Amino acid sequence: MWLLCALLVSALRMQSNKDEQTREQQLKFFDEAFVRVKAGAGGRGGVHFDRVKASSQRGRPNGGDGGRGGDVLLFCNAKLSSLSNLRGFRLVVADNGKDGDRSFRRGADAQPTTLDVPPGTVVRCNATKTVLGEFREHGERLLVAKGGAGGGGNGGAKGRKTKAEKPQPQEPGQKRVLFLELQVVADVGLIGFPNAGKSTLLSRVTAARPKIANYPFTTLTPNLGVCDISNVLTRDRFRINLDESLADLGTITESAIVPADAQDLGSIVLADIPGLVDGAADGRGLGHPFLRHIRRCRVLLHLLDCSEEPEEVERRYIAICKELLSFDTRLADVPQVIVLNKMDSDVVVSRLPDLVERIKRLAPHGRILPISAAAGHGVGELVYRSARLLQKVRAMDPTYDAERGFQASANYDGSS
Ligand SMILES: Nc1nc2c(ncn2[C@@H]2O[C@H](COP(=O)(O)OP(=O)(O)OP(=O)(O)O)[C@@H](O)[C@H]2O)c(=O)[nH]1
Ligand SMILES: [Mg+2]
Repeated sequence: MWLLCALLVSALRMQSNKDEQTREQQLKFFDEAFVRVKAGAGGRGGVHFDRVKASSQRGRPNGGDGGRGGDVLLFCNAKLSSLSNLRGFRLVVADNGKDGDRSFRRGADAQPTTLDVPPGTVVRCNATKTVLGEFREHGERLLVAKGGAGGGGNGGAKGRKTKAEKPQPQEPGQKRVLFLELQVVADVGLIGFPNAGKSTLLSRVTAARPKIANYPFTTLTPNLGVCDISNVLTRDRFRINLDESLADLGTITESAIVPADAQDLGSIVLADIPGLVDGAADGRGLGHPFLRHIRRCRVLLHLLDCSEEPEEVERRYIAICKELLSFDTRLADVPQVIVLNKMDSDVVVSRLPDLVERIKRLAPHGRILPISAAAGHGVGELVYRSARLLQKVRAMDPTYDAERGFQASANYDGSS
């Protein structure tokens, strides 16, 4: 009996250790990878001679050139969402070119070898840390290691030489170690403490179905969703009033009219990132690796869980702003909309005046919106306002994309 109990306990312990390990692995999130790439070497130049009948002498040299070694390319595949397929230290080797043959026959060029990566991957040369390219859209390709040229055959230029040419050596293929880093490509980022309702909001306004649960760090990796503004506005027409008079603050009204420009706003890409906590910029919680994902967002929706006491909501708002600032000062400059979530119970609504006053004191821009992500109240207005803000930000900074540097080539044709 004792033995049975001991075995059971140790089995349970092993299971919980295993769970912890898998969680740890998940937490690492496959958004970084090292890949060793080696392009193919060129084929050797052929050493051959014409046959001369009834003679022991060699005829004219006729060895053909070697073929080109295969390139290594990266291909942007929209079906991938992480770099998990590159787990470990992957080695990608392209084929060598074929050797030159007799009768001036050139060896065949090797086909390029391609490795798929998701959109948002930034490719760096690990040795120099220089950015080689950045993938945005499906179909983009980037040459990361060039195949070597084939060696020259002893035939030289076809038919012109009677004396044997010294065969020229083939070139080796280019070798390098790449450092790949995935950065989410989204217009609008959802930030906030764990449990603020970020995933709930994403699933309300997009077709994405992230895991939602009432415990912190439900979301372990970023989720993306595409939000069609006029669709959401047509469906979620209830807004939560936030009038200056505060008289009807928190009451829910239906606005039947969809703004005329809603159609023109098209759609926006939203990113739901794992919850941030105090000290995220220094690596606490899950925040640090994900903060860099929001670097590219042009608008941030800062979600606050208003079912907490107003003092706590205020404290969390300040904490997140501090984390953004200490991670990257530019992040603190990204325009935010402050979203007061969980406005669907009388207790929470009754705190709204106090909350609005507190937040307005801290955020002079005044972009504050009460919503209930779960019930869908206020979310139509939220996505509409966010899209308008995004439009403004884009118009103010048309050079934004150019500044981000080199982009992967959409039309690699193997000739470079
Ligand atoms: N009452 C109420 N509950 C909500 C609302 N939005 C989210 N919740 C609940 O809050 C809990 C956390 O929601 P999530 O969407 O998982 O929160 P999150 O911010 O993604 O959390 P992490 O992934 O842990 O960072 C869930 O139980 C949700 O059902 C809301 O508007 N009203
Ligand atoms: Mg979540």
